[in-house]
Amino acid sequence: MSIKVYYSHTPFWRAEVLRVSLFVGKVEFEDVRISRDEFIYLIKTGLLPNGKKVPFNQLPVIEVNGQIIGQTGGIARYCGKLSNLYPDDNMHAAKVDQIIDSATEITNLISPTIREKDVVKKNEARKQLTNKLLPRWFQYLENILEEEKSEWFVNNEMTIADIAIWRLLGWITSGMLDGIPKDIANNFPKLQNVYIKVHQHPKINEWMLKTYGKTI
Ligand SMILES: N[C@@H](CCC(=O)N[C@@H](CS)C(=O)NCC(=O)O)C(=O)O
Repeated sequence: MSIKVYYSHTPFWRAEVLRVSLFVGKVEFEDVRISRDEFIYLIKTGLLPNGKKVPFNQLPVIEVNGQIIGQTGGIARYCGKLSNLYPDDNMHAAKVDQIIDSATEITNLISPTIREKDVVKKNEARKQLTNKLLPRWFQYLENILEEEKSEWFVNNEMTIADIAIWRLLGWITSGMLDGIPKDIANNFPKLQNVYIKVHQHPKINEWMLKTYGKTI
């Protein structure tokens, strides 16, 4: 089977949940990094550099034996199934899905503030995220971990849900989002623990060093 994952050269969660789960599951894939110009071209035309059409003029996409699939959640489940990081049990699977969908919702709260050009509006939106919206979502996730009585989101084992949240939290607490403090998740110990556990996973450590030359 030939698998290619297409995304920009960043460790953003949408792509990393795909790349990292395949790597952890020892599933061979080609990690295709799209340049800025290629990405702009794709948004305008829906075409990858190899001329193939993507379904929604967005990234990430995965190409499997020549067929291209979009939408992070769907691709993440596909990669999770190949990698044994997505449960067979329907209820456990739904529990993973709710976390992946939450990662998407949180991203959708932040993304408009990245695109906002008006500085005053941008600062106001970032304040709202810092003081209200992000803590609210972190608390929801913390509550789920509390109810699971586990260090992982689902069934006491690492799944694509933990990998997605690890990279999402890494982004939000990186300091690269002006106005959002690096310690914003400090009051959520179980969530922090998921971050640490994924970050310290030996295969994930290997991935970071191999791909980025450091553990980021
Ligand atoms: N619903 C899509 C959203 C993907 C998305 O927004 N990707 C961004 C990059 S992180 C993108 O391609 N943006 C370009 C655009 O939407 O025009 C998913 O879940 O994969």
